[in-house]
Amino acid sequence: MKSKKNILSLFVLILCVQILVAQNYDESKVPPYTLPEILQSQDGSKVVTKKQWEKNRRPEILKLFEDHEYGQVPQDFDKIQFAIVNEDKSAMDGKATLKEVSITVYRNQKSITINLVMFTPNSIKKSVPTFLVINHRGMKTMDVTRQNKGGFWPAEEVISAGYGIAGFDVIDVAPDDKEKFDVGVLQLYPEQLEMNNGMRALGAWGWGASRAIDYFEKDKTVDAKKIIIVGHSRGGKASLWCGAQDKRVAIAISNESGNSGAALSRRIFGETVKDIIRFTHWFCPNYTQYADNEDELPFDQHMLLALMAPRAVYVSSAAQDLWADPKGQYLSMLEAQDAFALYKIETDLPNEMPEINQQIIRPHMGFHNREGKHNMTIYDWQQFINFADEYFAK
Ligand code: GTR
Repeated sequence: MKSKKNILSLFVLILCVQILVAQNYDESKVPPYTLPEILQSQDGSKVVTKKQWEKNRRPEILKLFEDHEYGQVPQDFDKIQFAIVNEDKSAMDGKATLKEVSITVYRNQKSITINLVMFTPNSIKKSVPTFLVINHRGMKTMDVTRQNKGGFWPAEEVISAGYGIAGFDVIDVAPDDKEKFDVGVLQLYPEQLEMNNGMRALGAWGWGASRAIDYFEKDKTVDAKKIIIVGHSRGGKASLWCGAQDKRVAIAISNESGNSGAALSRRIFGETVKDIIRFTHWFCPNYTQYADNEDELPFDQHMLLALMAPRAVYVSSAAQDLWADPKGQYLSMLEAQDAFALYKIETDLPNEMPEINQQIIRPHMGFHNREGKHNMTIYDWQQFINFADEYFAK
């Protein structure tokens, strides 16, 4: 038994070493590439007004991402019900109100329930802007008793800053598992599983976030026009895809989402499409054809960021997280500016990626590259709060 385990560990180790050796982490080896133009429609016409953008180009780009990468996100259902299953008005020593809300969605005689956790500050009498985390690290990171605190979901700090904080575990909508991802919202939309551009886990997680926003629209303590959606890594990919579709999202924050998130795929730096499609349950089946074939993608990830215009997008990286390509994420931001320019928003990002730990806050766009490794930390959250403070004060 033990020797079997040892052989398995050795095998995993060899695989990891192989991946590390095969990966490009050398700027000089980034191949020359040409990005698809944000402001040129597929029929070749130039997009010069926001009207053209909103009417033609934006829907076109959305559809390309849907068909080739993330799959559809169906929004029809028969009924949605909200139940507050627990409320504590004196949480955090009286500083906050805790609500645990079950959100049940019905379609074709089937239903699923999302368990939303949220805290809102008691010191503020009007509705508050609220951070909503698409959480793939489990309920334990959102402990309602606040015995276990952590930087991934730092509720106390967010409450002190005058914001609400909410989150749900992705397991409620689509377990992060190749075999079991369809035991969730895909039971409501089984036809999606048959489609090559059908919904998969990343889309399902964003769908869950949209249902939480449905709830926020009914809760007077939340300012539903100021929802800040946050995701780390795989959650960050889902956060960007959700923000692209659901225009109720005011700010989409991607923390170290990397490949198939904020980073440009054509740079072939760190993780590539070929690497990421090992998560077969995250993307629609059509995406696999772009493994080792990034130049054929009808978009690149800068166009996903562009879909947030004229709302706001924030991208954060970590300097040691080269797998997620911090520079590729910044270049993506630079390229996305064209869409904001249509709305006369002067994003004016510096051409060079900022120094480590130097936050860039511009109208509707922000970025930082924290020192350290792949994670979402209190430092990252402080930057998110700075950005939201400035954005909403506008
Ligand atoms: C990695 C994956 C990344 C990122 C990460 C995470 O294994 O390659 O793209 O999503 O998981 O979510 O932590």
